[in-house]
Order: sequence, then C-alpha cells, then structure tokens
Amino acid sequence: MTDSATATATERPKPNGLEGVVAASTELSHVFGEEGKLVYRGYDIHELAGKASFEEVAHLLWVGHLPNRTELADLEEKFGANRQLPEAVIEGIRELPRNANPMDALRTGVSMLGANDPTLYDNEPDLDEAIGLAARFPAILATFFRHREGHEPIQGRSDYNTAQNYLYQLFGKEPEERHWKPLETYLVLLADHGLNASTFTSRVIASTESDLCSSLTGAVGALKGPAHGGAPAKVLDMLNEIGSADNVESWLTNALDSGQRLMGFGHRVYKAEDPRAEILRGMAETASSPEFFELSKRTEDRALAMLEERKPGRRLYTNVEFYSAAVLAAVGLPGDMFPPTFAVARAVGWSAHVLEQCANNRLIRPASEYVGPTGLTFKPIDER
Ligand code: COZ
Repeated sequence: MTDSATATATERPKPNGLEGVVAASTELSHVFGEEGKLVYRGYDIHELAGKASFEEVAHLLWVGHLPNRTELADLEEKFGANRQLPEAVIEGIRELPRNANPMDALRTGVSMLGANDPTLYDNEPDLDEAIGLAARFPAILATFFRHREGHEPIQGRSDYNTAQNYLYQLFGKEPEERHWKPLETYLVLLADHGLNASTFTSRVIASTESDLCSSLTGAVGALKGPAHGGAPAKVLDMLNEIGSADNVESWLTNALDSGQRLMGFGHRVYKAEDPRAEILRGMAETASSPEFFELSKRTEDRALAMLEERKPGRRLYTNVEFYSAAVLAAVGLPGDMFPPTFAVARAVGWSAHVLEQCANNRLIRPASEYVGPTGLTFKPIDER
C-alpha cells in the first residue's frame, strides 16, 4: 500500500514484470543473461544444436539424461504412435474459420484434446501424457493449415521424426533434408528457456493441481503475444516491408521515431547476444536466398547500431526471433505459422516444467501491492 489512499496510474511505480524475481527452482534449463549462455540440464546449447535430434533433447528434458539407443527407440516409437487426432478434434478444427489465427487454432485444438477425453488428462500429469500431447501439436497445426488451404488432413507417419512428420503433415510430400534438418535444429533451440512467460504460465496452472491440457492451453495463450513468441511473424512482416537494403535506414528511423519496438531485438534476461540468434544467423545464411540474408543482416546491423544510439546502456541485442523468421521462411512456412511452430518445440519444455512442478508442488500465489482506495461507504443508487 502506498502512502496516499489512492495512487493514480501515473503515480504508480512502473511494474517491473517480476524482473529478477526467482519464482521457481528448476533443473531443466537456465539462461545466463550476462554471458549470453543457455543450458539444458547441464549441456550448453552449442553442445546440442545441430548434433542432438529433437527427440534426444525431449528425452533429456523430460527424463533427465540423453537417451541410449533403446530409450531413444522407445521414445521415437511413442512419438510416432501419438500423431493421430481423434475424429471429433479434427472436426472441431475444421469448424474454425479459415482466417483464424493459427495460434488460436492451436490453443483450441489442445483444449479440445482435453475436453474430448476427460479421463486422459484428469489425474496428475505424467510422462506418457506429455509425450502424447507434444506429439499432437504438429498434427493440430497441420490439420488447421490444410483446412484453411481447402485440403483434407494427412495422417502422421510413425517412421518420420518430429520435424519430418510436421512438414509431411503440412505439405503432404516427402520432406527434403534441406528443410527438415534446419527445422529440427530450430526445434532443439526453442525447446526450453528457463522461466519465460509461457513456461511460468504452465507452472502456475499446474500448481493449482489442474491438468496438463489446461497448463499447455494457457501456455499457448501466453506465447502468442509479440513480446514473447508472437514476434517472428512480425519480423518477417518488417523485412518484407523494408524490401531492400536501401530502405533499411529510413524504415528503421521511422519505426523508432514513432516509438515502435523493433521485432527481434531486446530480451528481458539476455544482456548479451542470445546464443540461439548466433546459431540461427549461421543457419539463415545457409538456408535463405543470398538477397534475403543480405537484407536480414543489413537490417540487423543498422537496428543494433540505432538501438545503441537511442537507448544507450539498455543492451538491446538480436534475440532468437530475428533469424527464426529467415530459417522458418526458408523451410517453407508462412509467417503466421512461425509462432505455432515455436509452440511445437516449447510443448516439450512446458510439459517438462509441469512434471517438475507436480513432483514438488506448492500453489503459486504471489502477493500484490494494493494502491486502490479504502474506507468508502455504500450509497443508494440515486445518491451516487
Ligand atoms: N525496440 C526498441 N526499443 C526497445 C526494444 C525494441 N525491440 N526493446 C526494448 N526497448 C527499449 C524500451 O522501450 C525501454 O526503453 P526506455 O528505457 O527508454 O523506457 C528499454 O529498451 C528497456 O525496455 P524494457 O524494460 O521494456 O525491456 P523488457 O525487458 O521489458 O522487454 C522485450 C523485453 C523482449 C519485451 C523487448 O523489449 C521487446 O519488446 N522486443 C521486441 C519484441 C520481440 O522481439 N519479442 C521477442 C522476445 S524473445
């Protein structure tokens, strides 16, 4: 409570968004913001990106170690066996308007999975539920994507890995390695990231002893925002609007002069370059056309310089979303499918955090500072 009985919005302290507040203990991952380092269960992200498969990283996050051959084969078999959607869920997705936001379609699909079979998710979340749900994120997205294109959904293939199967269910053809391999590395990079907003959301919901579907439905809702996972689609819009290297300076100047935030830059925790941005930059250079990479790189260089000039000391660097746009575009995805593809990866991290929360749970219920009025008395309506 502040000194005055009622603080006006302008007097209220700027909310700090829990910046720097330690709200959970976790063994899953950590962002070392000052050093620009990301670790999954002890492995620096550079040890895993381009080397470990998405399924190996999923096992690492869910179980606690990189799998041996038997464990990997078992997990791959479970992923493959959980790619089909119930008919009622497919029908529900096909009832959605074709112009629905794919993140809304994903959130709805995850929620429908829970409503469709309440016995499946009504008890404490477990690993089989986590695998089953994460394996169905690509199927939900591909079903909606094909629905809006006017095509029938395609059944997932159990002989494909997650990246291959996602592209197959989207486009209905044999995925090329030059597409599925960068997509797999992208999924590895985006699988977990400490206590980001959507992961915190999943843990809060899990802490009430709710079900896994509800936790991940809430997490998808949190990820949708442009301050979080909604940014990569807007990075592509920005680059397409800029159009050529000659327009970079004027576009960025106008954007910053009008108070806009540049999509793909800045991060609450990283005060050095996001290591995922560094890896994705290299992938984008290989996967994108030379012209598009040149435009991306020129935009990045000028944005960093202008942010340093105008926001000295804020340490605003390229974040994971800037080059995610180039990589996902090169893989063949349209911009509005970038945030839900981020969710395909993060479904593993979210469910791993839910399992960790449930293993040692206490209801997450922080305090708030009351800055409203007190001591008011009721007046009959004609006296107000
Ligand atoms: N473009 C322009 N200015 C930015 C900026 C950006 N992308 N990110 C931060 N800033 C500025 C803020 O306006 C603020 O300026 P003042 O100090 O003058 O008020 C300062 O830098 C600090 O910003 P803030 O405290 O709001 O940073 P916060 O940690 O809350 O924000 C996020 C982090 C990611 C939300 C970032 O600011 C952002 O919005 N980036 C663009 C969207 C994006 O890329 N999201 C994906 C994140 S992985």
